Amino acid sequence: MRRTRSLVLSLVAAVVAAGLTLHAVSPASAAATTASFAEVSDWGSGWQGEYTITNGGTSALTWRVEFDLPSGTGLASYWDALLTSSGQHHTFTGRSWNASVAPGASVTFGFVGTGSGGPAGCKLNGVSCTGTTTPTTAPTTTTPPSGVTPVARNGQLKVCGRQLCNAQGKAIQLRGMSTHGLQWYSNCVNDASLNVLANEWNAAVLRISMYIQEGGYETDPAGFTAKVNDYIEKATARGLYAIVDWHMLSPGDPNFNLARAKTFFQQIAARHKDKTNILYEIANEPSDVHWASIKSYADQLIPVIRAQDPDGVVLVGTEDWSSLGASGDGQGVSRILANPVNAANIMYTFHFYAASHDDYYLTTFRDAIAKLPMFVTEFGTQQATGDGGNDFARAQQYLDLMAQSKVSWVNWNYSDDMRSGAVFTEGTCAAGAYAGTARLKPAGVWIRDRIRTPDDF
Ligand code: IDC
Repeated sequence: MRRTRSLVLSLVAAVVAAGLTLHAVSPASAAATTASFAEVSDWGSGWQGEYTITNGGTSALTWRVEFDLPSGTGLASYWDALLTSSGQHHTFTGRSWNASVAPGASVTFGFVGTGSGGPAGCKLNGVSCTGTTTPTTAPTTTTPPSGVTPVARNGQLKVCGRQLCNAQGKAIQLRGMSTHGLQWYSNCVNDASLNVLANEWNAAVLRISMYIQEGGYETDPAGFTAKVNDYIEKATARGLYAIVDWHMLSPGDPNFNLARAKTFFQQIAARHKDKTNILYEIANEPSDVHWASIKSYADQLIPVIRAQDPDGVVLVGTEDWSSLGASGDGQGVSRILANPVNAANIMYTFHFYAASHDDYYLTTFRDAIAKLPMFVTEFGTQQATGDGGNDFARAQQYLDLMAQSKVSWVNWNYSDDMRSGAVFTEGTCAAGAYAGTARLKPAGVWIRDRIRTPDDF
């Protein structure tokens, strides 16, 4: 990531230093090289803007656009560009697919601004965005971005090869947070907290963690189903993907809850089948059970989901608390390969807790990524209890691997319980203020930073 970025910047430097396009004395008939701003919409408290960069020169242009926003305004989100900000000064550079603009071509990037008042003092590669020669034609209007939210941009996901791909077939990585158990901490999942997760943390996915036992679904199926439906709608309204997590934990054999799971997932899939943002996680953490039993459970449950929602991605738990058997005899990957779940469009899950799960787990996971479609639906930077000291260095090793391989991940958890892995300090949810970092524990500050720079969808 860092290497790519500095490469882009040095290309910019090279282009500028070589005087390509911008400093050359262009023939009078040449078009200008410009970055032109358009306000796409304005809703009073905010606005959507875009810049179209047109290369009027004769060589490829690697672009950098910078401008100032008036005080009291800011940027809420952006797309098709990378951003660095210093106070009110914002500098955008291109993504891998639009950093270089061919002669005569244009690219567009966009953003959402908060407050009122637009960009001023625009510079393209250090000179005025209006260009140095008179345009021979008016700047072309390019197609506006298809949407600003993760779901608007990526649509219905599907598994292609071992990757999670968007509707255009591009491999993507989702990053986001899991709720705590809804029976305990649903007061942390509301409009205000989800606005922060979607708009400030820039999350792409919310995992809705519904326990079955421990006071969960089995005690009130209708009530918990209604709660999950509500959270799905809230995620959908914010353009987030929603993982519906059947949070079975103890007993560890998912077949214990098979009848309940069929009822629940039939209802969820029937109700939300026309949405494009639902992923079904059918068994959080199986334990003390052979892979053959987990597979048998999946083979019975997945058709119930698919009868309603044929294209929803299904996530299947793995042996020994979704450790791919690393917490057992370590043979989980080979058992799956020898006897895979009998369905397409599925991924297998891996969970890790960085302060407990060492090289052996990382090696097991790396091996699995090379062989199976994987999704990390739960991890923590602390111990497997969800508590204790954080091992950020180890966690970063996992994150680096997942970034390289575009494996999606979800962190545990978006609540204010007293354990170190709950991102908010105790009492935050009752107080109802989630923005910024003042109410975050160390693990919360760390993970927020890693969610905030989303994948280059
Ligand atoms: C923990 C919760 C804790 C709860 C416990 C038992 O943080 O409040 O008492 O579960 O239900 C998992 C599980 C997840 C655990 C988490 C941390 O999926 O339910 O949450 N963890 O222990 N697997 C590994 C760790």
